[in-house]
Amino acid sequence: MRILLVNPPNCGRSIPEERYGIDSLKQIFRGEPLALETLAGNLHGHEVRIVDLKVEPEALPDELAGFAPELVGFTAMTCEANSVLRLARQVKENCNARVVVGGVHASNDPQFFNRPEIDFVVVGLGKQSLRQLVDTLETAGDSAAIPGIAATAPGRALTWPARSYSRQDLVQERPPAYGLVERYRPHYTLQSLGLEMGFVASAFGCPFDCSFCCIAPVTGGRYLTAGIDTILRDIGQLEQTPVIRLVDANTFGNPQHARRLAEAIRAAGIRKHFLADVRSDTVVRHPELLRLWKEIGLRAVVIGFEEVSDVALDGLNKANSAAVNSEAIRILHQIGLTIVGDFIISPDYDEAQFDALEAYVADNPVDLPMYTVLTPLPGTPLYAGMRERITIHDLDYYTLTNAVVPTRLEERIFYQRYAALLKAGHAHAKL
Ligand code: B12
Ligand code: SF4
Repeated sequence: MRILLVNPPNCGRSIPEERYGIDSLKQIFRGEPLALETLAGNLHGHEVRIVDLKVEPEALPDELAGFAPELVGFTAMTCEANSVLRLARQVKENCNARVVVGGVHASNDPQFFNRPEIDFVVVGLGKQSLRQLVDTLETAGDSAAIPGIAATAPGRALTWPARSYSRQDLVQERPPAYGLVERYRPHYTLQSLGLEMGFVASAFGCPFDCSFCCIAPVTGGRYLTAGIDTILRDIGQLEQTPVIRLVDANTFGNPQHARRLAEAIRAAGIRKHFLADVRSDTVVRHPELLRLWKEIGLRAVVIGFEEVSDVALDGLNKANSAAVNSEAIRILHQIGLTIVGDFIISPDYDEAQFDALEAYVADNPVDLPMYTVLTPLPGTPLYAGMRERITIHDLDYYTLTNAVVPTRLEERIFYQRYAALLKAGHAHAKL
């Protein structure tokens, strides 16, 4: 079967830009579409192409005409969901392909894609499900029994057999098809260093349950680590790539596994720069683990500090404290790791809370502070709690840089203060 896998273009709309001319909050993101490479890795025996519209925004019509796919698969985050519908209509108007969509938005809010232009929605880890779907389509079989796959039925509720989410879903014996994006690789760089950056997954899901987070439904709430050999094999495939971003939501969620991985990287003589996500409480509980990782090439860690008071952290179900966050910053500075710190600004912030955040970042300096606006992503517990207050339902604005509920401060002031935080952070960025 001819299968085209599509990474949607950079998209999303910006309230601060549209209403107040503040354009500094908009960013362009690029990185290899590891989800699509992972899926393609298990589609052996088929003709598979990946088109990355973040690099080539206008490439879809030519791909459809030249390749004539029989199945087109889209991945989508929430802010990409509308774009994917638009692109799916383009597919339907131009060829006979069936359309399947998966990824973080499909896993959190599958019903959104229950539309005529979409044929199948994949909920959760998709490597096994997509293979089974393709095999079933080839033999004109019945897809209704495939775990994680919902055939669309506009006007009715979607149904699908649940997946149990075991390590079998990772189909580890089949590596990601990294070669399918070779032509795009020069575009996948870590801008600050101007170095090529490759993505590797070492763990899926997260053992925590923060209210704003959309990761849990991708693995049915489970935390699954990849085998050490699998991870080394994937790093090995990116031989020419000096920087490896471990794209896991929580790379150090199982400290024993993370320790064994670091030791195996050292034993294999791999010399790369690594970036990875870690929770601050893991840093405080296991500083020696971070030291070990620093020795084997970890250069920067991404930490979700989120908020600066315990009350606010509890409100997000973060299961962490401001004191632990500060202690982690101290430890990481001591170890010499660069800290990329995520903070979440609530639309309920008043001037005093913006001041408190500014003061916290001044007292606890992180090398690259990143700020997002608290966003009730459909499917999350936060969404259930904030639903009644949402005034902006257009998912193009769900980029985590817009307030989709009314702000407590006058809206212009809210975005001015947000932009000022970002500007100050970038002025001091050391990544
Ligand atoms: C790498 C990454 C990126 C990369 C590359 C993504 C790409 N496709 O090009 C870049 C840098 C471009 C990026 C950009 C952004 N990102 Co981003 N990103 C990630 C990250 C860290 C890893 C994703 C990944 O590669 N995982 C590994 C793969 C193997 O797993 P997976 O994607 O879950 O795929 C599996 C299943 O979901 C499923 N599946 C996925 N797609 C498909 C498609 C089909 C057809 C099928 C069958 C199955 C399927 O099968 C896969 C294999 O099992 C995640 C966080 C995380 N850890 O998940 C955030 C994340 C996805 N990003 C996020 C966000 C918000 C953004 C941005 C809006 C930036 C921002 N403001 O923070 C931009 C949006 C860009 C745009 N369109 O304008 C959010 C999404 C929240 C949401 N619900 O929308 C996440 C979850 C992080 C977070 N803050 O919570 N991102
Ligand atoms: S620790 Fe991070 S990945 Fe895990 S649930 Fe919380 S925000 Fe999501």
